[in-house]
Amino acid sequence: MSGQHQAQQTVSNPVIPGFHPDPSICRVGDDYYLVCSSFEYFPGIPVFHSRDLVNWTQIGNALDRPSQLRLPREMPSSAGIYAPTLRHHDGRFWLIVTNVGDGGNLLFTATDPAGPWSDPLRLPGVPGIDPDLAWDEDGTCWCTVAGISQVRLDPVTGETLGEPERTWSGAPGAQAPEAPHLYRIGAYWYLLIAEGGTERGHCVSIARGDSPTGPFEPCPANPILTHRSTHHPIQNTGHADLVQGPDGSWWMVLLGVRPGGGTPGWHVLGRETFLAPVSWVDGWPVVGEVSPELPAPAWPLHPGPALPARDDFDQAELAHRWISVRERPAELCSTKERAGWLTLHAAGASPDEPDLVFVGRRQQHLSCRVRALLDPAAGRGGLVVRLDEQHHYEIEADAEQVTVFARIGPLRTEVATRPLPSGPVVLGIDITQDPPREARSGPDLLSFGVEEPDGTFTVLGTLEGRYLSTEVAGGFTGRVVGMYAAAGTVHFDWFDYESQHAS
Ligand code: 6LW
Repeated sequence: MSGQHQAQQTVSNPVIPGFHPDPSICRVGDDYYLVCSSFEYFPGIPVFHSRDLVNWTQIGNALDRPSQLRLPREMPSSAGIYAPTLRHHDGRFWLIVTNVGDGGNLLFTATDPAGPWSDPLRLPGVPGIDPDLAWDEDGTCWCTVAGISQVRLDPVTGETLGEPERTWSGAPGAQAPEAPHLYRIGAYWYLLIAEGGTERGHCVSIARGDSPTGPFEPCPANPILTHRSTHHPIQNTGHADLVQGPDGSWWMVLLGVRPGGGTPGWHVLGRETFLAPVSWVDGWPVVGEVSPELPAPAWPLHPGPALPARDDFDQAELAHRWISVRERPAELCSTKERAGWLTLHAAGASPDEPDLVFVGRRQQHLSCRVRALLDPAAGRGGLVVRLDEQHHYEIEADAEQVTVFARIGPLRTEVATRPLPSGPVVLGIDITQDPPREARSGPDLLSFGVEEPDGTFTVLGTLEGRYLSTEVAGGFTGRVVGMYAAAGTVHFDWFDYESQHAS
């Protein structure tokens, strides 16, 4: 993501752009691993690897089999997989997470974080969301959850020992104490939490005690991180995890958003993963600036392989970045049925439906260009920019015509249509930033069109982006852009996604 920079240069933040919230990180020797929430998408929980905390490469998805992740059609969007914690202990990786609406808290293990991960161990005695795992010196495992409360856990059997006890709940009266992580650092046990809710009031606070069960003394400087009431371009900062850099320095990964446009500001890429330096003063962490341009760390950077703009669908398995809504049944979605093409067979009849057959990727850049070559001879399908079933724009083709639709809340409208010459067609979406012209404008424009045989892009309709923002749609995700089938069978030869700016 970030370019190669000389010492004293900067690297760009977010370090993992796009809908990648609730980061949890762990270090094993020279390697760092990071996971995020994935909600209604399958496969779930993207797993990233880095050697430098700045450049991250996705190495898998922890939950990539139906036996690990059930997302039934009655489960609403923005339910599903919330806030994992990733830890390495006793030679194994441990991943604890909540499937909201199906199974509650679940524990998975792996020897290789790229997978395979185990089937889930159910944790009926662990209440609530945002579970954390920490082991004390005598090997006792403590599970801490939003609220904030804590229960002793046998991570092998999944049994809890005793009842959950309230530990420390942040500032009196502050909403949503959540995202706890418990660490032994030096002489103290530290309890790091988020509070204030995951919107503009979001904060990170910390307390410390002599034992993993407390009592906990709040940091006098709490919250140790917040961007509330500021003009900072990165807002909603919270839900953090701590880690040491290769040189022993301390760092925080956290979620934040980049609102744009007029007032109240709309963010469209979801909650993204940012990095911030941490120093220690009097035994308390002090968080440095969560800057869009972070001073480059003192160690060598290791940029990963750049993702190619085009996926030709020439591999038997889809690349890690491709996600589907709720399920991806092999009989409905395959690169094997027509070699070199992605074939989708429709189930749900439009992106309004929870069983839409869809393969997409997170929109990771504020400005980007998407193209795909599809063959609609035996069906109807297209390209969609999706927030959820009630908020999406799409361009759709069948054997005769191409149509642009917009769905905003309860309203669905046809924006434009035109006849289509027979044969495969290149559909496209250009997403460009729209500098605020007035209080109610921005943050971006989405143009939907057809690429002519001579390469010209003919725009059928341009729509304002704020209706596909979290501030309008609600929920916890961000935009995902991809391919779908809504009737019959639709084949996609390739899909291009390119950033149009460094952002
Ligand atoms: C998650 C909570 C949060 O469970 O948002 O920002 C919730 N923090 O910790 C959903 O991601």
